[in-house]
Amino acid sequence: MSAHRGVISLGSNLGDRLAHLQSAVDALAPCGLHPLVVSSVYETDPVGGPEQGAFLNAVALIATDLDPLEVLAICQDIEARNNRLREVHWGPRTLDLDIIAMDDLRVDDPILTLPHPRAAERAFVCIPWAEVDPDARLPEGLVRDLAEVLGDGGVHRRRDLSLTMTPAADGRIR
Ligand code: A4P
Ligand code: MG
Repeated sequence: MSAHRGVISLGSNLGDRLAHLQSAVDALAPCGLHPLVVSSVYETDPVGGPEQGAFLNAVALIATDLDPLEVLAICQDIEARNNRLREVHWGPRTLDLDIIAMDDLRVDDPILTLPHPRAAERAFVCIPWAEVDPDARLPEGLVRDLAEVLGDGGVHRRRDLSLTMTPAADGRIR
């Protein structure tokens, strides 16, 4: 049984968006971030940044023995492998993996802030997260309540799209 539980948000608004998200989900387990559940895929209006195309967003709950900085390094490595370039702050990207929370940790460091400082104000995070963990909490409150207050304007579930998880060979959750 892995020591830690984490919440990862996945986003893409460049290229084959679904393929980038699926490639991230596929990369998690071999890196030691074992996906427990992955949300539906949501089409979301871009928040902040320059004028840019709509995102596909999803949230994955993971189990891991790695520490938060190791998880961050892995997320950035998976982004790089999906040709993520950092040109414009909040600009379009092939793949963005943010750590939204790990256990109940609170970390106040620009390299890694936990929970993610903007999670509570983002419907594209709270709606998929509440879908897969109705009891999840942020310091600001229950994530499903935050999702309710934020409303689903600009966040539409894509019932025609989905992400698949490859179960562990022995079928166990690690
Ligand atoms: N960093 C600090 N804390 C964390 C954390 N919890 N998870 C640092 C991940 N990274 C964290 O991130 C910049 C730096 O944040 C990293 O070097 C890391 O050390 P980045 O991924 O290089 O750049 P970014 O994603 O452009 O910046 P940022 O501030 O993370 O942006 P956000 O807040 O993630 O916003 N609209 C829609 N609809 N859907 C989206 O997915 N995403 C963004 C990006 C804006 N608008 C969006 C979406
Ligand atoms: Mg990011």
